[in-house]
Amino acid sequence: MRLKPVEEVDVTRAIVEAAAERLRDIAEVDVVVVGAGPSGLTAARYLASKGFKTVVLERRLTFGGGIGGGGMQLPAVVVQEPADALLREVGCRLTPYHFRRHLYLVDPAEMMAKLATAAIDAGARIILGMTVEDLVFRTFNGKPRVKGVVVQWSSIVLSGLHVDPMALKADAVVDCTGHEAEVLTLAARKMPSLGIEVRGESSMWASRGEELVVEKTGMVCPGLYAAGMAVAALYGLPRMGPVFGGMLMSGKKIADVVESTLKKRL
Ligand code: 48H
Repeated sequence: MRLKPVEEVDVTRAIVEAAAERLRDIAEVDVVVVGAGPSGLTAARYLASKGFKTVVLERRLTFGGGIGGGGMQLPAVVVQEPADALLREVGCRLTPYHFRRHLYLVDPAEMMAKLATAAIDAGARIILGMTVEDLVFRTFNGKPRVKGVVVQWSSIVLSGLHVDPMALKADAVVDCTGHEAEVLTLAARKMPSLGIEVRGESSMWASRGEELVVEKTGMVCPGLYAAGMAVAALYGLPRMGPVFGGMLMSGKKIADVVESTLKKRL
């Protein structure tokens, strides 16, 4: 079967029209999730399935964050019970580790693809190559509240050219940017009145780090939330190495926290 002919200009028009429509659509959303790693993709899936208009903004041209690197770039990732259930929900095939039956192995490429597919199928939109470089805020009774994000194409950021960014409006912004906690760090620097201090993660203690990341996942200030490794960076929690149960559970928890706080405001 022969491919049908393609006019270059039709391709151009089709892309520009579709992209304009998509960007117009995400200009105002319920939730912006920053970062498409394990915590961000999981948060987005649950938020979208709860009915929130959700967009994930990812700096790179791929999703998955730290999943793809596995542990020391070996193609296997470990999750522990009960987080295995979250991977089963999205159709990942898990193999129990014979020596410790509560640990499971999963293929990193499968995990990245299926977490992203599930988030998209739940209704979340993922925009690749977009960097969040600032926040939008307002004050209410003298106290700041985060109202959105300021975005720029990552290619522009990397070029070093001065090109003004644009803003997206959101009721909730979730920092899922991993080790650097980028959104929290810029909030701490630019809005000192928020009283945010990003302490930086501490050295490895896998079990404790996993437990505490989930426990401390939550709202940081009105409109701004944290999940995943960003939580460890914020509170100085131990790192855990290439075990991902805490990231998944943190993503699930933040969706519940956002739901309860946004509902309360209605
Ligand atoms: C847009 C951005 C920006 C920005 C960053 O690193 P991630 O995988 O984050 P988590 O928290 O979901 O998972 C952490 C896990 O992968 C990990 O590293 C673990 C468990 N480490 C333990 C240890 O001991 O080392 O994903 C974050 C994503 C990445 O894809 C970034 O590109 C993206 O966020 N990102 N996107 N705007 N300003 N900053």
